Amino acid sequence: AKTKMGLLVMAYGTPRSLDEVEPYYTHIRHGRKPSQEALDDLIGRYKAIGGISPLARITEEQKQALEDQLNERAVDIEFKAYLGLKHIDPFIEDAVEQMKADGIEEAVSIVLAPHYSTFSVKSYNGRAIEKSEEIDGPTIYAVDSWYREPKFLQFWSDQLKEIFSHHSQEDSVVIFSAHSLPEKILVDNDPYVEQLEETAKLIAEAADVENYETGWQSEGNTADKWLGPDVQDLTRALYEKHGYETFIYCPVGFVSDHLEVLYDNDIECKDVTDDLGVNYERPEMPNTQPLFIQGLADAIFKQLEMDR
Ligand code: FEC
Repeated sequence: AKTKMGLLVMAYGTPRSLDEVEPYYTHIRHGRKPSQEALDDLIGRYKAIGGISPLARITEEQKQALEDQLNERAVDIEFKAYLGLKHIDPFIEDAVEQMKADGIEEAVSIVLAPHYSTFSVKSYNGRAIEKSEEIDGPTIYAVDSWYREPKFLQFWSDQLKEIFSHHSQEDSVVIFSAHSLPEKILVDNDPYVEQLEETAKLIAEAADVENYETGWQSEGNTADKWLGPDVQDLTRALYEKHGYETFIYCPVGFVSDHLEVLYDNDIECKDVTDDLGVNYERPEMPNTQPLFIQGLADAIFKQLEMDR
């Protein structure tokens, strides 16, 4: 018989309706209610991308595609997927409880974000493992970062090759980005910045990109100093210095269409390129593209080989 293995797929989470924006935002803010102004601003951004984020649907589809891919390839394991979200139900802790209730003794966990940081991946896996220890739940084998997966890198480099088949390299620049974080994370030797830079380098090499930069986006509305340069400022600075005609945004720190891409790139960055009179390009996000899902499955099989 095949061994039953929990597959804990963790992601950020998003409100499923405009009514859920307030509790969701309050959770992101560690239990502090946002001001009416901040709440209205966030609701306005959801409205601007069509009313609600497609993230909930896409995360669910990614979970299902990954479970299918793993079960197609596994010889002696049967994977059962559980969704655990950071800021809305089903929370990470709910998923761990459900695995225990289902009699799952071993699980592998993966976060739908490629880069490791104490602020992101560490807190997802930390919450899962802490909960499991508390309730004597399954042993969890955790994937910490998977940005080096060849198929993930190929997913992005294939798209850049396609774009450069009809844009000259000379007049174009690629901006690779991830979610900004407060600069204070840097003091603990956090690998987040280096991992984004390495991702950019690997993709740019694979696609023979001549001009590329890394930047940060979607920084929070807090008193902290956040990692920069912000992608919008970077766009203006690059235009002034080099006069590029085409700006290609690759938000490689994310894996889905969601607010931070559909608003922060497709509306805010595009406002800047429109203002400068230059071309805006943003390749498709990984979503459930087969190469991407296969890359995630590769990362999981490698982790199980190491840990079991
Ligand atoms: O609904 C959607 O479609 C968008 C979902 C969404 C994703 C996402 C990814 C990341 N965040 C990260 C860090 C922070 C930090 C703060 C912060 C704030 C917000 C707010 C919204 C939001 N984030 Fe998010 N993020 C998404 C949504 N994020 C909404 C609140 C309003 C705003 O600031 O715009 C600041 C918290 C604070 O106030 O103290 C820090 C990181 C990621 C990428 C990794 C991951 O996916 O986990 C890091 C998707």
